[in-house]
Amino acid sequence: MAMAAPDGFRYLPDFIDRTGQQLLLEEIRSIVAAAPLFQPVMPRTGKPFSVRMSNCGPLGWVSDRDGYRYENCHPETGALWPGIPGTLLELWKKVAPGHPEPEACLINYYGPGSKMGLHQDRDEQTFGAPVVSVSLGDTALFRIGGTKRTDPTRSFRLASGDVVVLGGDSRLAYHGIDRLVAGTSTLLKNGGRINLTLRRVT
Ligand code: MD6
Ligand code: FE
Repeated sequence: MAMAAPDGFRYLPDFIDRTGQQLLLEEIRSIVAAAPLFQPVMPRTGKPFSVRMSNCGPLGWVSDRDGYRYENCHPETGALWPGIPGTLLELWKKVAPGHPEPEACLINYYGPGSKMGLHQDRDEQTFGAPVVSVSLGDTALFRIGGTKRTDPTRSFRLASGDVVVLGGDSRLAYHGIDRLVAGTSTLLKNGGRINLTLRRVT
């Protein structure tokens, strides 16, 4: 029998239509032109992530040998992160009503072989607000469990335009991306996937 999803977990398939996805993609392209994708490395070991990252918003999530943290500047250019597009602030208002607006939007780019190990989003100073995620491009196999790494998990296919909300009891649930399913979207000309996660940090 499938496990119950933790309370506060919401999977909203097809939440953003194709036109909305194309608009968002244009906005992400201009953000990444100002704040180029960089390759983060794991704390201590320096092992590179298989995804490349950038951010928009007053704070951006970074990882290097010194650890995971939020910074107000890009690690390579030293510039402040670009602002969060209005379309994403509107999305946040729809799916996280009543919560103060997000301060960070992490942009993850997945190439064909990229994945993301099981992790919790817990580098924020507060867990009262949900984390809201938007998927663009190729479908990804997303796995989510409970608040213990060894809790049973269930999997979802996150397609382009899907939105996931981790709030309430699911805010600190372990989750990750097992792999992409190549050739499932025409949104990105060269394939791959972009995932955006909006967070309240302070
Ligand atoms: C991804 N998502 O979809 C990875 N985190 O590429 C996440 O790590 C994530 O989907 C927090 C909340 C929702 C998420
Ligand atoms: Fe996450």
